[in-house]
Amino acid sequence: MSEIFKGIPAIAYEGKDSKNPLSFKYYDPDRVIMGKKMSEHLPFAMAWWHNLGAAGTDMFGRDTMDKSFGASEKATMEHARAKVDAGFEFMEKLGIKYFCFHDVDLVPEADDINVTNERLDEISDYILEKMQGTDIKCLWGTANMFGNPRFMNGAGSSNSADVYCFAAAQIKKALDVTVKLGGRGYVFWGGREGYETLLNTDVKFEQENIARLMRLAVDYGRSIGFTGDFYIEPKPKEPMKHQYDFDAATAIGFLRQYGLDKDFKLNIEANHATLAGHTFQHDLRISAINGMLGSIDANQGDTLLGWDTDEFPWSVYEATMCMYEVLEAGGLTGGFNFDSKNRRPSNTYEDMFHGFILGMDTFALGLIKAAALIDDGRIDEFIKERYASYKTGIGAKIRSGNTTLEELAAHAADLKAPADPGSGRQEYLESVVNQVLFS
Ligand code: XLS
Ligand code: NI
Ligand code: NI
Repeated sequence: MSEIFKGIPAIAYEGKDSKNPLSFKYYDPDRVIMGKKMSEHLPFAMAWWHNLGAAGTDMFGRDTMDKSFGASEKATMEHARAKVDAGFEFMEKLGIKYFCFHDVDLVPEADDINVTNERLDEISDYILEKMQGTDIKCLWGTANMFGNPRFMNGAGSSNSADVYCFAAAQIKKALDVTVKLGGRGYVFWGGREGYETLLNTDVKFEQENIARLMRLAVDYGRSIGFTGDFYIEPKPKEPMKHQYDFDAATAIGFLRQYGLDKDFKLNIEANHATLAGHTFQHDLRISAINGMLGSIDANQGDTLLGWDTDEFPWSVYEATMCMYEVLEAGGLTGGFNFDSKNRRPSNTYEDMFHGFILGMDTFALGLIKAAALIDDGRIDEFIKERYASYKTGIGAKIRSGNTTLEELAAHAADLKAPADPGSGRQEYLESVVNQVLFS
């Protein structure tokens, strides 16, 4: 098999002074940070759909990029195999150890699902073959239950029981393939699980059906030996106006309501959190404090645009605050999947590498700076001190649950004067972040 990305060498760490565009400036896989190698802190993954599939088509124009990878016709099994070849060459050149896929990213979908499934068997055999002799693994798999027109009213939330069965069939097969490839996780992103208008929608009915489908998926997955985590990937809107997995807090409530919280964690995508009106860090924190921070879709949105732009992350501030959450949470069981794509005019093979070099270096810098923030200690110390009034006296009684409303009221009555909670010192803390980032 001939080289696809000709002229692009294996990307090496050259350090922050290097001007070589095809090198890492910060991602040094063997560098040890807080007792662990960078490569262990940052299990990066390639998203099959964006990197090997998306070719620049948008609402107003067609492809700008050539993602045929030498195949004579697109949407054929020849093309599917060429994508596998390209994907493995790409991952090996960048030192990326994981990939993520939807069923229909791997093969063209046929009208007859049995044919699609045969194609999935064939391509997953080929992927397994390519995995041999490499240390590349599958991070997670999923079923695309939003592209096919049958899912226009949803998948688990569809009004049609037949469509529901198609969703089940796709999940079953995607789980088979995920297990076959040794995947660490399985994702539910509810692309069409939501509604446009309540005039035609029974929300309770739809949510119960989605939960049942997830339960069936868990039962099936466990029965075929899948021991990894299932994930919900929250997103507030797009393509639907209202999506049921709005944000981390909503998804956690749903999982608990339907008894799915033991098998599921969350896959938090930066650009979805910001679409929900949160920071990326907020949704990470909410997941972490609930023991549900599983995996991350690493990308970045554009605050001037109200949709999922899936840009390669370049904000070191965002990446630092993300890695701060990840370090404080003790790491991820999943990884960092670049659910990111090149901008439409960045249309060469070389740009695909620049996208990943940017993303990997941004997260490496974020890791370095987050570790420095923790090491500096001023933020953690400030937060601890801020709640010091709960350490002794009436505060300690509140924390231990050993008090009554009457006792608290009596305490306030004794104080008489207004209580002073103390300054929040936001500007001081922001300047600490700047100092640590830029020193
Ligand atoms: C879309 C989602 C999707 C999921 C996988 O916005 O991010 O790409 O990650 O279905
Ligand atoms: Ni997304
Ligand atoms: Ni995503």
